Amino acid sequence: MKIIVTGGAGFIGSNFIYYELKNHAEDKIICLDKLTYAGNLETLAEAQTNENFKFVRGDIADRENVYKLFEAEKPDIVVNFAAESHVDRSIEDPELFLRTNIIGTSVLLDACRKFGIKRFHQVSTDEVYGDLPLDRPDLFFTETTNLHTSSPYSASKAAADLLVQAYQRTYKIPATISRCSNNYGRFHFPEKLIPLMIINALHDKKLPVYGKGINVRDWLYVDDHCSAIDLIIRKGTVGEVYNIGGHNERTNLEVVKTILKILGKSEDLIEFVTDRKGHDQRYAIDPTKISRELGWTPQTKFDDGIKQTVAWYLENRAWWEKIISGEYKNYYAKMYDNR
Ligand code: NAD
Ligand code: TDX
Repeated sequence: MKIIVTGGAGFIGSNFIYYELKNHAEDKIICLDKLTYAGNLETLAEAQTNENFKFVRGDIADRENVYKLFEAEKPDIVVNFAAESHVDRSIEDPELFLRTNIIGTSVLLDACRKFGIKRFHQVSTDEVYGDLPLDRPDLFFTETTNLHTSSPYSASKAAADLLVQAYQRTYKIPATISRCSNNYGRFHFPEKLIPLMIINALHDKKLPVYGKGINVRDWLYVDDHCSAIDLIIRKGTVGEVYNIGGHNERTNLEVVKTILKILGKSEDLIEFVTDRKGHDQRYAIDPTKISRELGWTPQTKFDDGIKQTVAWYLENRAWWEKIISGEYKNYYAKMYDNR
């Protein structure tokens, strides 16, 4: 099997590549990635030593190059991770999100239409369902929950999902979609909540918690997301959407306090800052369908996964120190100074 993994130099895509190389040694993986600020070839250094892996730099919205790649490689499966993925950046500059997340997905779908494909898998997000109220812990997102987006990021991801479904119906593209909750683990870009808090705490820098820190996210260890996608592309039913999540809800404040405790740092580092615009209150996935139909269950409990993640950031300082010493400094100053 030949699999094109787009966005494989980012957080989840790279973890997925390592998962596939380990669990399906017979398959060939081609990573197509533009290497935006979020993409990092160093993350794929170990994969580059595997003869079944190839890296191709390119933009999923660049039709000519995507077609060339499909023509040359004739992939069996495409797994589309490539995206602008940060909500805060989408609030600052929506347009790039529309180009990559919507146009990019449509170009990939057109390539599948033109050259044929056994499976196109779209990596979507629980954010397409909008949010749930904090005072209704009985409510969860299911695959039939209406799409109801809050940020330019989630709107662009929802648009992409609709395109995938339209291509599946109209052109019979054999597509599947997964909608996962918040991931955490190794190679997570420092702008996101968990790595940002680990890195700031290590520097005894203030930890900027938005609003009152009461927003709830449903955290899943990244390897569990990878195992779910692996099952879907091999055993999932064409045309279906699968929600992925491990019933692991935490307020942001709980997550930040857990990190401080693991690192032995004071809660005095916490600083409440101006809230995110349109901030989603609570995400919570009902994973019944993927558990029942594909037998998926998450393997890593949050208490273990978060300790492993903190340990990874401690052991891999070179990976993130390089990132935070570059352009990231300007990003951080723009988003957090005087917030
Ligand atoms: P990320 O930002 O860490 O990585 C994105 C990758 O895509 C980077 O390597 C980047 O270089 C690449 N990329 C961006 N634009 C591209 C383009 N035009 N052409 C080719 N490559 C491009 O993102 P992530 O957190 O790994 O998320 C991966 C996917 O999973 C996204 O589609 C996201 O919506 C989805 N998702 C993420 C989470 C999460 O918690 N991080 C949860 C659910 C779903
Ligand atoms: O500095 C911060 N302070 C803070 O309080 C940051 C960066 C975040 N937060 C809050 C906002 C959210 O409630 O923490 C929560 C998590 O924030 P992010 O890490 O930015 O993730 P989120 O907005 O929940 O989106 C993530 O999950 C769904 C991914 O980035 C998306 O790509 C995915 O689709």
